[in-house]
Amino acid sequence: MKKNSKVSDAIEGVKRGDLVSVSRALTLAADGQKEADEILRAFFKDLGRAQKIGLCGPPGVGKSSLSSRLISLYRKRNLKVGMLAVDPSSPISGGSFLGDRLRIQEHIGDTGVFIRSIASRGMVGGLSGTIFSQIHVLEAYGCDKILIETVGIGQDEVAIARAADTVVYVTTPQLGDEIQAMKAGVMEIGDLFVVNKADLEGKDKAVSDIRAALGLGQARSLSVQERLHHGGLDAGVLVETKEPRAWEPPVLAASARDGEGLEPLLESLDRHEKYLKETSEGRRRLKNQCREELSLYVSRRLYRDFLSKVSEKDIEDLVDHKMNLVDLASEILK
Ligand SMILES: Nc1nc2c(ncn2[C@@H]2O[C@H](COP(=O)(O)OP(=O)(O)OP(=O)(O)O)[C@@H](O)[C@H]2O)c(=O)[nH]1
Ligand SMILES: [Mg+2]
Repeated sequence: MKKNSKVSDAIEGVKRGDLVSVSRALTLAADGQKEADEILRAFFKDLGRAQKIGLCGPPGVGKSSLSSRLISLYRKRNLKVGMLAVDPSSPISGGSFLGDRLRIQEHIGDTGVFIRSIASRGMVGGLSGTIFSQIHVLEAYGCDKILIETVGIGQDEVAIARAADTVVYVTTPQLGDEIQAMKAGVMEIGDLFVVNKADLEGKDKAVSDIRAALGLGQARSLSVQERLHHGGLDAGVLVETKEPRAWEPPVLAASARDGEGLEPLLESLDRHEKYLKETSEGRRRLKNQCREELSLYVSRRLYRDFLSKVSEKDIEDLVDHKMNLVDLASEILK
């Protein structure tokens, strides 16, 4: 098969470190068509090169502002940064996209930073089906850090955990009730919690509420084994048993506005990266990412390749009950 020269130019360009080619490759990757396969084939090998940092949390808590601050700090260390922002075109946070663009403007013109918005339409469970390919493009470009911003509403928060290595959950002191009601799913996926807008009233309470919700700062209860060791399971009191956590999620206060608390955030992100590298958790997450990417790819591919095989006659047959839907589907899948 003759290679599409537009695609191979983009691929070569990305390898050379050409920003325009990165932009082209991302667009090709995002549309999920045949060209996207070539991109993925070329860049899949770059999987795992960058630390992928997911930022999630309710609308307007300052995820973009924090990202912009982080990008500046990483740039000071001479690290290359990519950012994928899920275009918050949802009614809830409508209009903030322009805000995002304003906040990232300071990085325009810096070839060490690449920022791209992803439309949230066509997302499977909150993740764009092609987000993984886009991540590989940024990894191939040589990004050391890739920030992925999603607006955390319902499933989306959980979905980001399937693409990121490190998940930062952002909230603010104003969202006290929200913290109280934080769902178990959110508490589980957060590797780091940031109470942003710490310049506002109530940051200490927000931090301690999150810590309490996480069960941090409480004396660890003894396991059954330990209690046996310490003189038996007396009095029939069932103490809740808990394994020690290998990674205790730090709960930090920060202000993206004033530039406070950002170094500790950066330091925690580094520590988490190191933790993933030094334990089996890093490989476990990469495996989960591959599983997710494969499954998204297969559904996309099935849709693309096989739906085109359905003829008008097939549909007529369905309507006229000449064919059973299950049988037709099985035939197509064959
Ligand atoms: N007081 C205060 N305001 C902040 C801080 N960080 C961000 N903001 C403001 O909060 C608003 C939302 O900030 P964004 O960075 O767009 O928040 P976001 O979470 O990316 O918003 P969405 O993408 O719409 O969900 C903006 O008006 C910011 O200026 C902070 O640390 N303190
Ligand atoms: Mg934003």
